[in-house]
Amino acid sequence: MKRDLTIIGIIPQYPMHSQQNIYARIKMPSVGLLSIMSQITHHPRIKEIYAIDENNYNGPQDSNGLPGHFFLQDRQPAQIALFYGGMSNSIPRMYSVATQYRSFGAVTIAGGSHVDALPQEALRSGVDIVVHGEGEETIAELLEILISDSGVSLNRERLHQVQGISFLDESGKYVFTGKRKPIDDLDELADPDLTLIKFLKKRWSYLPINRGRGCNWNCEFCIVNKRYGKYKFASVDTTLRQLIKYADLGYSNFFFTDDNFAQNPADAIALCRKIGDYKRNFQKKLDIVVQVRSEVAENDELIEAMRFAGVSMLAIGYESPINEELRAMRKGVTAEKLIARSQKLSNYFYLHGMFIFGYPSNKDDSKSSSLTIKQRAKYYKEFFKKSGIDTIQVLNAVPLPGSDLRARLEREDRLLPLSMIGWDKYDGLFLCYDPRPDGLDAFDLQNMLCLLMKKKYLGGFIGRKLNYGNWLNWTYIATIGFPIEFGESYVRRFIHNLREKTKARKQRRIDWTARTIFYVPLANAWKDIKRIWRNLFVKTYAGAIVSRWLKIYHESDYNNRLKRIFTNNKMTNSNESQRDT
Ligand code: B12
Ligand code: SF4
Repeated sequence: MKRDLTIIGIIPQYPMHSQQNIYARIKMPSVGLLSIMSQITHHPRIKEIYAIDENNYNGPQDSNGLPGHFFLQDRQPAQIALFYGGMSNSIPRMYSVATQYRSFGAVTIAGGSHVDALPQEALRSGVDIVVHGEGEETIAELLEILISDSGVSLNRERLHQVQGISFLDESGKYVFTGKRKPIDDLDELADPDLTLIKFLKKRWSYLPINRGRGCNWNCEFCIVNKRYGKYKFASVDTTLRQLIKYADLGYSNFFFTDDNFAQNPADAIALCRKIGDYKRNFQKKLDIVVQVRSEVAENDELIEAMRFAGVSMLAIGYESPINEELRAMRKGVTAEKLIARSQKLSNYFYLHGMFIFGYPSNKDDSKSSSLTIKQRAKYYKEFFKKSGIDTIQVLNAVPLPGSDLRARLEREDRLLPLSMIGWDKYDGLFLCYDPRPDGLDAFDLQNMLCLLMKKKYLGGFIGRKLNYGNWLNWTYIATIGFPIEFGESYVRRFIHNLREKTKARKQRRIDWTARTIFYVPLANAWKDIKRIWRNLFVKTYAGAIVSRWLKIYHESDYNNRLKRIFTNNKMTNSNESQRDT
């Protein structure tokens, strides 16, 4: 059989404002698209299969400085173009590139949470086929139908045979072939091959490892449980094999994309121990970031295993310090528990806290929050102080397509019209719904969010002017601050251990040696210093990002649009695309 076909996979670029998002600075590809592509690399007709990540791209460009697909197509014409449609904010770019590939004559296929929830919108915007849910098995079946001796064609009649897709039939009628059974065994899949990505501009800052999918919780604003159901995961061996492959490529920073790495604590412990053994046996220096819920604080064995594996940072969705809001979100935790757990975890890990500000209350909940914006902000500031979190990200509630939150706000006619506030604004930094039914003003809410981030990373007004780039802090910790902080930390820890020793003696425990009293506080004081340096570095770096973002934000048309919506009360929410499926 002749190998004559080319397939390209495209991770679309984030809009300019989202490129100043703290997360956009993490150079990491979407593992979902790569997983899809890795299942078909050995297809007998495929001559070349490659991907580009438009957010980390150094190939030919068009006259606007954007990735030049015309040139790519000229170099190596692709007959099939695959698109990652999982991020709403990059959806406008995805549609524009998909339309371009369709004009080149390629068949365009997209998957991911946005197009999954709004397939008809995608099919009207340059996409030929939308793949719902997990796509690894579907893509293989699709190729069987699309590829024939004469090349690649849409073959709409036979598309009905593939479950879990949407397309328009010959008469332009929308067809959904029905829900597909979730993938049973993740170990059966070929490992995602990250080397499929070409024209890389920078080395990845983190390599993504997707061990598990789904979540056993069901928070109102989140789509993970809706899309994947309960948590399922690949075996320890499969996961370790992937990690070793990436480590052999020369990478040592890993990000587990599981929404809750420790959903199954026993298995997470088993994995961490194996990673830790690998690390020690092969003398690897690994740095691992995982997303978890605060419950991990209750499991000392898990904490120990994660430390053994090299987990340095936990990204935790705290969401809110206000119990009424946590209840409206269905988060299943209280603010008091969050603080206690967080304080404990901060002894072992760097903590990155993700928050939602001003969560829209549920009309049906009689105990919903009636706090003003200022009162809410006070709760947040106090929480940040008490909880020992190192870095924070405070976002608006985003009515993500496919989430229960979106459905509720839509029912309550609170979604801002897409023609005014488009998908590109769905990155958490812009308000996309009407907060007035909660007694909150849209401008005050949006401004408070900017203020909270500004305060955290840039300081107050005087601080911003006098301490530009935190130069005062840097000078302090590089000079007199170092011995002062180190000494203070050592003495504090030494006294603490001395007290513990006295208690232990009274209880006739003998686990307190001279080493524990003198050396351990020394090592921990050094860790405290490293933490101060690390957090100052992050603060300076994030401060620069926040400043750039604020500049783009103030120069944008967003505020004018909000004004037009709220002063003219343009809440005409027979919103364009919502009732899609
Ligand atoms: C890892 C992750 C990140 C990483 C990396 C992002 C990336 N490029 O992968 C980082 C930390 C950078 C990140 C950032 C953000 N993220 Co994020 N992230 C995730 C997370 C937790 C995992 C993604 C993943 O790897 N999943 C595992 C893979 C296997 O699943 P998948 O991607 O869905 O792919 C499968 C299917 O969708 C399908 N499929 C996907 N693409 C294609 C293509 C084709 C052709 C086919 C056939 C099938 C197919 O098949 C795949 C395999 O089965 C998801 C939640 C989730 N569980 O999906 C959120 C998620 C994608 N993120 C989300 C958001 C909102 C963000 C942020 C905007 C948050 C913020 N405000 O800061 C930022 C965006 C940054 C920016 N600059 O704007 C939302 C997106 C929802 C939406 N509609 O927009 C999600 C869904 C979480 C949520 N809140 O519900 N994120
Ligand atoms: S927010 Fe986190 S805990 Fe809640 S459903 Fe989503 S992934 Fe699960």
